[in-house]
Amino acid sequence: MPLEVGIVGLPGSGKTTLFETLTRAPASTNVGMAPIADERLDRVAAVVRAKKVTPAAIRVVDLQGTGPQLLGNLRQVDALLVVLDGFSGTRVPADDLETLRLELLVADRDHVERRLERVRKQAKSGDPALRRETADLERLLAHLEAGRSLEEWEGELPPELEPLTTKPLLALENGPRGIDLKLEAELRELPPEEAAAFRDGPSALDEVVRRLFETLDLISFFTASDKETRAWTLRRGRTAIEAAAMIHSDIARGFIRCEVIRWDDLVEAGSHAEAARRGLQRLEGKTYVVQDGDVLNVRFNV
Ligand SMILES: Nc1nc2c(ncn2[C@@H]2O[C@H](COP(=O)(O)OP(=O)(O)OP(=O)(O)O)[C@@H](O)[C@H]2O)c(=O)[nH]1
Ligand SMILES: [Mg+2]
Repeated sequence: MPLEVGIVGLPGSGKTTLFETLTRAPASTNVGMAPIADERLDRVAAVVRAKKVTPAAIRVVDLQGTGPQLLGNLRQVDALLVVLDGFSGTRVPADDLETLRLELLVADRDHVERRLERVRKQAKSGDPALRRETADLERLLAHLEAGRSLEEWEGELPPELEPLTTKPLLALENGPRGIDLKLEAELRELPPEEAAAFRDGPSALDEVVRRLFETLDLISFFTASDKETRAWTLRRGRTAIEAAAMIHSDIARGFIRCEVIRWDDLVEAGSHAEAARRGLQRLEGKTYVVQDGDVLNVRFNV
């Protein structure tokens, strides 16, 4: 499963503009893939003369508004991207962020309330586990009704709860003091070099992706063959077998071992063979912790 982020914001704050700019998908759809720019990928692809180059991508969901029911569609996402209107001059972005936090809290409260109603009915059977859950949910509800988020909840949360208020949240101010989404939307039509010439520095959207990586503690690894060279994202600290599972479940199942070269060692050596000759390629097992920039070649049999 690719990483997934949900865009939230007050009406007219620029959510769909961000969605279209990130995904290049038409606004008529509200789910799209945002490719992650990574100059290392192109350099690795050049070494192995890849016919196809596939960047890593994040799944992005755009919402048409807020409110508990709509926000409920985001219970499965890994992070929330909050867009704040800093361009119209009619809003105070910090206040809008507070409003949105409150909306997320209300959505969680409704969610817990509905769950409590259901579990309370089932608990009438006398099942001790259900009675315990009823008591837990009652305490959670009281906590939320006191205006406190689930992040401030000390105890454990029921694993199926999928709260919104515990998700990593990245706030973006849309406007001259943050990122200018309207400008980014226009520049995305241009070739990258021309677009860069219009901006002072790198794309503000690359910056968004960089902050997402930081917030979610992600790394990138690569697979490199002449057929396809591809970048993948993984949570920091995950192992070679987990990386293999991202590529294909068969590859994880038949995992024997894994050849690892750092991307810049491969580029400098000019080929896998030369990198191996120089002793820059290592053989690792299932429990190897994948590092940012690793090029992996998993040996497997099925
Ligand atoms: N000047 C300016 N206008 C912007 C900017 N970002 C968005 N807009 C305009 O603001 C309007 C709303 O933008 P959308 O991206 O549709 O906002 P939204 O959050 O998706 O709106 P809803 O889905 O209706 O809640 C559009 O007319 C955009 O062109 C910006 O950075 N500067
Ligand atoms: Mg919209």
